[in-house]
Amino acid sequence: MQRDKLLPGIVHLGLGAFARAHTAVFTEDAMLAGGDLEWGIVGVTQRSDTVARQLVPQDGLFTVAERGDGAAPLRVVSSIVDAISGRDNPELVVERIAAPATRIVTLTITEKGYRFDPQTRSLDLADPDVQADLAGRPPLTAIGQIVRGLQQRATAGAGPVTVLACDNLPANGDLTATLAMGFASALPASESGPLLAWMRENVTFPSTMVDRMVPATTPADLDSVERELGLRDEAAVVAEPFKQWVIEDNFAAGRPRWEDAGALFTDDVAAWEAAKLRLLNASHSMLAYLGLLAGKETISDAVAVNAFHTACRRMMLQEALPSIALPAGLDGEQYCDRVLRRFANPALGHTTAKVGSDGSQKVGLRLLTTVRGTLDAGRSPRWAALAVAAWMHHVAGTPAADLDDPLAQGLHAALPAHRAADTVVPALLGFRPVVHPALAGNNGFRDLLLHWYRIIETDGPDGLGNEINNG
Ligand code: CS2
Repeated sequence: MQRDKLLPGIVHLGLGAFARAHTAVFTEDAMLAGGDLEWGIVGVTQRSDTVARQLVPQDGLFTVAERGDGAAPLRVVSSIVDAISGRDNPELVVERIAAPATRIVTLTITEKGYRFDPQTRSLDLADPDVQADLAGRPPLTAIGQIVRGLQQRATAGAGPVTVLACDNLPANGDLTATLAMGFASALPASESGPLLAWMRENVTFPSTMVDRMVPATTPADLDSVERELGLRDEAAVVAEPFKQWVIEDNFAAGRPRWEDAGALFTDDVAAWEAAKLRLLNASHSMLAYLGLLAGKETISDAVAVNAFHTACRRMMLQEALPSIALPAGLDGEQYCDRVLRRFANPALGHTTAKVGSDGSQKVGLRLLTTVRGTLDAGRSPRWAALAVAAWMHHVAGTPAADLDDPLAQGLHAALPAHRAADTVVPALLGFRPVVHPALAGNNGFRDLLLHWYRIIETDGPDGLGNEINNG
């Protein structure tokens, strides 16, 4: 690619390993295929400046190292034209979003980055950072940055723009639209009225489904890339060979030809997202919590435990699949088998701790959806309940300071001093940010949780394995 001809067209919020191994690769491939060089990416880090500090001295270049069967050779990706620490330069972030050249704002900020109430899917106006952004400081939340950027676009007549959410959330486009509108509505009336009208005319929020397993890069990964590449790349990322992107084709100001890079454009993103969340992500979380309680460091070690593999497969086939409508062309059983093979990739080193992090943000969307669907169909959500019980055990067994979860303090405040099945299960069922009251009051579900929690508590991982194998 003629890098000196590359123009910035995309601002990306959340420049973590995932964005580099997914969005940046698709975008580079699309530009390589079509020769359209208007989609260079200005990447913005959210909470930490590390990635910006790594990328800037390398002119935004970084290596993607695929790991596992079918891995391609090392590849240097050049679609990122600038990297900004959002924490340190919030005004610059707003300016870049407002720049007339910017036509798409993409986001990979993880579930917690959206700052929303999962029960109402509305912006959490009680969040101190949201409040501070609303009060007019240079914005630090992603939604604040987007809306302040849009506000500046509206004032300057910088033209329409697309906001493209790429996180594992159902209807992520609609959600982002709701949150952005929620932020704009909470501004003083003199600002919110014209801004909302402008947004309705000029901004679209398509939904997407993204998929690629990208663990956090370790020092050992950097060393091995250095041996292969002959150069030290501080911003290298490792990823599985598989990658997928399904996108709703509703763009306000053009887009790269991502289809030339293998992306699928469809009106049925919701079905793809439900399949991915309830099959892949749900069993990923299940393996993380089962693995953590059995002392397994990686997802591939966890799925190698026969009983855990069985539990995942049964949850997917017996509970998740029957409770969703698959998108046309997707074979459910093949999808599940492929997911389990991807988890087994021993070269990836995806840790159970990482996948198990932020459980309060994930359990509801990945597992409780299937619990509800299975109960509604008059069946017993035995396997999804096992995953939820393993999460509860992880929360209760990890000191608040060590629990990697934005709601760690609140979860621990809800827990009783004496931690046993009979006390932990009702306490966490009553934790409203995760469990809807209607589900919390379901006796069948509570009994399943108590059953699994007691087995974990008294019989340990081996006893749990026997119980799973016995059906
Ligand atoms: C994982 C996901 O960390 C997690 O919660 O389940 O990041 C998963 O690796 C990706 O969604 C795969 O596409």
